[in-house]
Amino acid sequence: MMKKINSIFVVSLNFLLVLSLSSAFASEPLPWQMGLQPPAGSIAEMADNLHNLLLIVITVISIFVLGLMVYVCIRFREQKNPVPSKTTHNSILEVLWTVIPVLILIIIAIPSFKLLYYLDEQREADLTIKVTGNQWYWNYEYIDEEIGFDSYMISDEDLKPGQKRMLDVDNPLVLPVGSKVKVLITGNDVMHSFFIPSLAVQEYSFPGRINEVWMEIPNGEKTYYGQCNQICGINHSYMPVVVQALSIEKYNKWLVEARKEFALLPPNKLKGIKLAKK
Ligand SMILES: [Cu+2]
Repeated sequence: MMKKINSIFVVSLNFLLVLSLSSAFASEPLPWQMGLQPPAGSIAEMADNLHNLLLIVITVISIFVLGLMVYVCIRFREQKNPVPSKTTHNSILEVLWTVIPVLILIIIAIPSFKLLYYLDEQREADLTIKVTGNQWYWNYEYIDEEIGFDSYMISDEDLKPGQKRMLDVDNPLVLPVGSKVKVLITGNDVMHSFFIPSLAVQEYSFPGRINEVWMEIPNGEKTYYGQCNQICGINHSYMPVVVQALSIEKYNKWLVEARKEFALLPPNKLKGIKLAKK
């Protein structure tokens, strides 16, 4: 018996260790995960705090309303209260049940608007990335670098050990740690949505329109996993988003290779336009 308990203990300890190790280097959905993914960066931290505040408010309200209903059901049941009261108005009560909800909404509105404006501000960005949603893969363009590439999910049969099923891609979006990134998002065919839960970034990708968001890549080399979260056709679940955060040195090294591999235009066509002759 003791042996059995011991082995269960060791297995669960190993499981916890694996969980904590994998969460140290990656932000991803995990089996039996409760709540949100650990927030990364200031936007995600604000969103997480707002979520926690709302959770408290909604729990208190639900318990209060449930308690009130149970009380009414017991206290005013037919046996106990055969002759019901004919009261129709109570000014104090009516003022209270109007004013208190308004106050609660104001309390919620303050951090909510703060977060909205924080997300909406135009910020000095360190780099600009154009993201295009396609059926069913993402395309990333580094506008200042004139490089761009497609990012496809690795299918089950091509997975190498350590790669995550349904999450890892052939070419992740590589970004430097500690940077602010302006992201321009558009679509090529149908609606998609660029969603990275741990960075609290979600933006729709529409064909013929460019949406803009910014995201903050916190310090520490880490991989952030996300998914398209707008149903976009039969392979909707096969277009994950992977952001790989590298140190500045490693990022610059990667850029050198990427400029060779992913150049959008041959060097002689990089700059300038010619106007058509009339
Ligand atoms: Cu999609």
